[in-house]
Parts: sequence; C-alpha cells; structure tokens
Amino acid sequence: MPFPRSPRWPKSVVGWAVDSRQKGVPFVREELRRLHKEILATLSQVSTEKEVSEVRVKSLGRKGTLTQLLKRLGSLPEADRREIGRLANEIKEDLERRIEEAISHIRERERKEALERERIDVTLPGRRIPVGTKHPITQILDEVIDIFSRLGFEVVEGPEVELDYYNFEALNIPKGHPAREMQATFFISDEVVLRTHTSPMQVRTMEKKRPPVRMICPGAVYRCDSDPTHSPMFHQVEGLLVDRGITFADLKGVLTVFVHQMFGEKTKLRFRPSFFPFTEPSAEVDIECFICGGIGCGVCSNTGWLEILGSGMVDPAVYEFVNYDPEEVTGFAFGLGIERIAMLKYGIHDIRLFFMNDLRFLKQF
Ligand code: 2NL
Repeated sequence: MPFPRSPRWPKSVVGWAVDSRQKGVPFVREELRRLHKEILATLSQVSTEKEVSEVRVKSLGRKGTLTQLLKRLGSLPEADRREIGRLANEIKEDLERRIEEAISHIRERERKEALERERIDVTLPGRRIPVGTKHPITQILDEVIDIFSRLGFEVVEGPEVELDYYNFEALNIPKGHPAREMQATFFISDEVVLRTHTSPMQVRTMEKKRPPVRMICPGAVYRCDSDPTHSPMFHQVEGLLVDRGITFADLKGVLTVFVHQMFGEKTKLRFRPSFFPFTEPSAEVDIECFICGGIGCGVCSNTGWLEILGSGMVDPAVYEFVNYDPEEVTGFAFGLGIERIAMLKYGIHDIRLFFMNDLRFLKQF
C-alpha cells in the first residue's frame, strides 16, 4: 500500500529560522503545533506497521521534520529556546507514544483478523477416513486357504517366473505335448515361462521333502488368454497330499469336506471322469447349480451342475521326477480357479471387473 497521503511538510526549515526571529515565539509555537497536528492526522490514516514506520522516520527520524525543526532551536534567544524546547519535547514524546499505540493497534487488529481467518468450525462434520476392504479375490483365496489349513495342509508360495522344467516337464508334459498348446504360455525365453499353474511349487516341494507331503499352493498364474471368462493373470489354489496308502477315497473325502465348508453343508457334488497329464485317474468336481437348484439355467448351461475344480491321483510319472517311489507312496492333487469361484458365488459375468479396480465394483464385496 502506498503512503496514503503525503503529509504537507512545513515550509523550508531554514526559512522558518529566519521567520522565527522576525515573528517571535508565538509563531514558532504555532508552527510546532501545526506540524504536530499534521503528523497525527497522517498517523490516523495509516493502516500497516510499515506505514507507521514511515511516519516515524519522516517525523522523528534523523532527517524527520520535527528533528530538523528541533535542530534549529539553537538560533532562538535563550529564554524562548527553553520554552519552545519544552513544548517540542512534549510533542516529540506525544508522537512517540502515539506511534507505539498505532503499532499495537495494528498488531492487535492483525491478530484478530488472523484468528478470524483461521477459525475452526467445530460444527462441521468430520472428514471420514476411507476404510478399505479386501479384494473379492483375496476374500475367496483366504476362505480356501483357511479351509485347507484347518485340514492340516501347509501353505507354500513360490516364483511366478518359472523354469519350463517345473511348469511342464516334471508334470509329465514333455515338449510337443498337446497340453502345452492348450496352456497358451507366456514365454520369457526358451526355458523360462510365466507359470501357467501353481503346480511347479508342488514339484519343488516334493524335490526337497520326503513324504508325507500335505500342502496347498495359492497364487497368481498366467495364460495368454483374454475374454469375459479368461484373464491373462488369474489366481489358483492347488493342493497335494502324498503319503503311504492314500486312495481316491481320501481325495473324495477331503474335497467333499472342502465343498461343504465353502458352499454349504447341504451342497450336492459329483466326481466326473476327466483327464490331466499329471493325474491318473482324474476327476472334475461339480456342485449342484445354486442358481437354479439343479433344474438347469443359463449359469450352468442347462446341465444343473457347476464345475468348480479339477483333481486326480498323482500320475506315477510325476513321482519319477522327484525320486518318490510310486510303489511306496500314492497321493492326490487338485486345482481350482479363484476367479471362477468368485464369479459363480457373486454372479459376475465378466472376469475383467476384478482387475479394473473400480471402487464402485470392489466396494460391493
Ligand atoms: C484345474 C486342474 C489340477 C493338479 C491340478 C497336480 C500337481 C502335481 C501333481 C499332480 Cl505336483 N497334479 N495338480 C491335479 C489335477 C488338477 O488342476 O482345473 N485347475 C484349475
């Protein structure tokens, strides 16, 4: 803000010295009072500390109007000088006090304004901290893991970038096997792939550990495939139980308990013959369609059944790769797709919804 109004500084102080001798004390007194009033008038118009300071400098500073005037008192006769000197000092003290007052008023006003500006409205509602929820896929994964943990299965995780050997060879899928074409593999190099299932970790575990083995392996897997029911990245839980004397009855028992805990105690299920290169015999597990209750509908393609997992007795050829003796031990394995179960459970028709991270979708679970 510019200096509000330039005070009308008194006429040349030199001129005044000459005048004062000619016109006498009353004239000087008058001049002093006029100057006093003028400075006070200016002071009453300023509104910042900086402007007050300017008034101080221009009046009481070394070259200030009042200072200049006081310096000239020496030219007055002795008796006048004393009287005028007293008056001048009173004026000076008054100005000093008023300047201090002006500064404290301004500071007080600014403090009040700042308080007003920074005032907190305690009646405003609080800002909510958004609370996250588990992703629906994580929810299903956790449920599956909990069920098998309670049945004594160890949870093992492993690399998503795998050797061809563990992803295919050791699972009885040699090079040129038609199952490799079905798998639509992402290749990193000739010998390295993105795992197409979590079985490699089960092979690695068997390589390291002697039976009994009772493990599940949850995690992300990759297949070069994308449509409403297939995503290039999805999640699987595979399970493996190998020990002496394990039979297909154990497979049925464990998977029946799983289905009942996952989908409800009353859920009907069936074991339907199938084929996997790494199990023999193999079976797919279907549950009665919970949409139509088994009469047939769009979701179950009018079969009344929903396929939820693949399973089988571990093929003896797999044991050869991990140095287990197929004459001594037997076992079963199974694999299930988490997205598929989530889609069935929640009636979702496009798998891609799980990976778009749209909160309007995710918040519903
Ligand atoms: C499916 C079928 C399955 C296995 C996975 C397995 C693992 C080893 C040995 C033998 Cl190390 N088998 N895993 C067995 C049968 C089926 O998955 O449809 N998954 C989504």
